[in-house]
Amino acid sequence: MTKNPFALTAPKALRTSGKSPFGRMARMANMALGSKVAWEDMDRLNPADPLPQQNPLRKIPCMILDDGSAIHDSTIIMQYLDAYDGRNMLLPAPSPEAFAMLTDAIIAKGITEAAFNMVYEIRNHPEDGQPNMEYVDAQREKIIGSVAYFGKNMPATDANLVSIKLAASLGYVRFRAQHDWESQSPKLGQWLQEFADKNPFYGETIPTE
Ligand SMILES: N[C@@H](CCC(=O)N[C@@H](CS)C(=O)NCC(=O)O)C(=O)O
Repeated sequence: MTKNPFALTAPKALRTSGKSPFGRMARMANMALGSKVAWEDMDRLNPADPLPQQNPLRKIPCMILDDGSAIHDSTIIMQYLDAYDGRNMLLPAPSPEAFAMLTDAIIAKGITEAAFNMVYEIRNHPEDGQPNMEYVDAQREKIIGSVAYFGKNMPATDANLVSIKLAASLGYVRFRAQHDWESQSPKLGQWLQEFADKNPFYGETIPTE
């Protein structure tokens, strides 16, 4: 049952792609809260797509509300879904604990951002095959540092803002293989396995390619 204690406009559609790791964070949050919002696997290559009007940054995920307005990015979508649900399942009410969790959630999301930056730096130099390796290595250091951080500050394996973002990020780095984080922190590998066992939506949202 949705409580909607803040009289928020109902979410209508979660626009994302089955391949997007940031979209996966929002999808997993939606599923953790009972899958109330339909998601659409949008075609990023369609020039008529209204995404630029919905998010001037042209990024997904982007959640459309019943009144046509849009909410993004993934972190704000997750908070919106949790506030609309009304049970504080993903994040407690504003409190020291909530701000610590928001900070951890941004570190967890940053793992995907660093991994993304590595992928794009390598992809964006097709002509000379000369990515800036200093930049690539600096991105990898961010992943290594964040894996070390979560190895010491492991979140619960229940679904919340931090655990969902961390699981999506570790899954993405495993998928793209920028860093062998499981060798760096076998404990975190165990953590991801437990998260996946407890939360079937992890397995249900694994990108297919
Ligand atoms: N900070 C954003 C990042 C979203 C993002 O970068 N999404 C990618 C797809 S996974 C995207 O839309 N990229 C297109 C672009 O940057 O133009 C979030 O957390 O939602």
